[in-house]
Amino acid sequence: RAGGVFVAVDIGASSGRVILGRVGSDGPSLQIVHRFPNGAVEVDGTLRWDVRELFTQVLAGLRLASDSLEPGERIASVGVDTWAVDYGLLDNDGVLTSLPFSHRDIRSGSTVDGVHSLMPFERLYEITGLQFLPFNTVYQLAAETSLDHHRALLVPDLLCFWLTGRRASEATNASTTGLVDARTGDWAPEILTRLGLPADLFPPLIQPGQRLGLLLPEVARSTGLPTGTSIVAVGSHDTASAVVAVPATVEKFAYISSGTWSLVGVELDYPVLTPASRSANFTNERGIDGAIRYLRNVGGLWLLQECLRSWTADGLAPQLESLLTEAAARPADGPRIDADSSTFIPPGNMPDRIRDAIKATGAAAPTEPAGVVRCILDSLADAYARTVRQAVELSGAEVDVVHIVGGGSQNTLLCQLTADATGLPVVAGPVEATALGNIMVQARAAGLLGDSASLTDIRAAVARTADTTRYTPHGPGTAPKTSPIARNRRV
Ligand code: ADP
Ligand code: LRH
Repeated sequence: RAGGVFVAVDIGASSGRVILGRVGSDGPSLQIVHRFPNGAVEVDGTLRWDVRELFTQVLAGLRLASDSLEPGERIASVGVDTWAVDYGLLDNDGVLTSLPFSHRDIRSGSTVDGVHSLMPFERLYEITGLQFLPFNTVYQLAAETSLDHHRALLVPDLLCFWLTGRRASEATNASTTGLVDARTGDWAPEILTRLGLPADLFPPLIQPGQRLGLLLPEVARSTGLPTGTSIVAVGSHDTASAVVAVPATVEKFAYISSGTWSLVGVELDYPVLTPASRSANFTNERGIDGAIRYLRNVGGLWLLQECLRSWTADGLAPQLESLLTEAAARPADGPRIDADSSTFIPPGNMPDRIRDAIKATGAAAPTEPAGVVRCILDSLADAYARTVRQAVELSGAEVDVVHIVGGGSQNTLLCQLTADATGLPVVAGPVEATALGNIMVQARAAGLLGDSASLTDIRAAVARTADTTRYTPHGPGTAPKTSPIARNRRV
């Protein structure tokens, strides 16, 4: 089969990249052509995403992608993914009214009681299967003063609108809003009506693999790409794309997409909407081909990023690599915190907040940065193990291996601690799983993988070229391989 060249625009909460993906018969290979930092910016005491600057970086990246082509190559299509949940509001003329809020802004949470008084969380969960996070889109929308004469677009859909002039809501990301029915995968009219939201606030859904449109002429001019270049919908929720590219070679696996957030779970072909699942706060987000990403958000490397930011501001010039080496040399029975606690969601003063959380457990708080780092990684590994165990117990899935993908897969200490805590082998990598998933969905849409290529086929292709490291557990750990619930029981 002939090969093809695709572009992934992949923007995480801490950094963005534009990547050329060449997909041949031996699997995909990536060339990172542009990297840029990302992070919420403070505007008048609120936390926002500077999406205009992000769009400028996307255009710069597309220009570099075009310049990086080998003779005879052409870009078949472009796909865009970013973090989930956050959205921009457009006025009647399609103009962005203000910079989108970050889900870490303090307004998140303030509207939860109001929303639940209109619709109890039990009913919301019954319909959407979405875990409770105080910043889910549904709660953020309730904080808007007026939605009259406004339309909303989730962040990747907004970038795609600016690239093509076409508005659509990509389905995997829409599933993180709290407004989509987990069974139908479509907008849930009952929720929109009961919360008084306009039925057409978001545009209709588009599925990953469908063609969204062509680059606008001015975008083509400024990037050097041909006007006929297509934008194809991918799993525009970064986690959905990451899960596509888990290089699993067996059926029974759990995944951890480890970046600013950690997303820990299993893939199912049915949603789990039981009261037990609701109490454990597991989510049923949509993946590619209607798969369910049954997972839970775990606080993630945000805790470490924020500590590094504080220590840098304090003039300590922390180096991640040496901190991790020092942390690895510390004893295994150090203090733990609840990495899932919502107290860690907002930015600022993280080392002190972690020390306070340690003291609240009755343990002595470390004074050295390396001690804090070790506490974060021990706590994350414990949370990963607990979450894998719960996913297995609640869904009936079985797990023989845990895959860690994303930036955190480079953290050898975290990977080994996760193997030890779960008692399961951990396969770490690829680092750029999200971009790979983005590219493979485009490659399949272009017919490169065969019309009937399944997620399993995509993963096998990724596994052929993926850079991975295997970690063996040093003990039995706590995650069972199988569940008391019979496999495949639809719960
Ligand atoms: P996001 O997509 O949310 O922006 P990434 O998947 O890029 O996040 O992961 C970012 C995280 O990866 C960082 O917070 C950092 O902890 C970790 N990371 C990046 N590079 C390394 C490295 N060389 N060694 C260990 N960890 C790393
Ligand atoms: C990870 C992620 C996660 C969401 C959060 C807002 O980047 O998309 O899946 O919960 O950001």
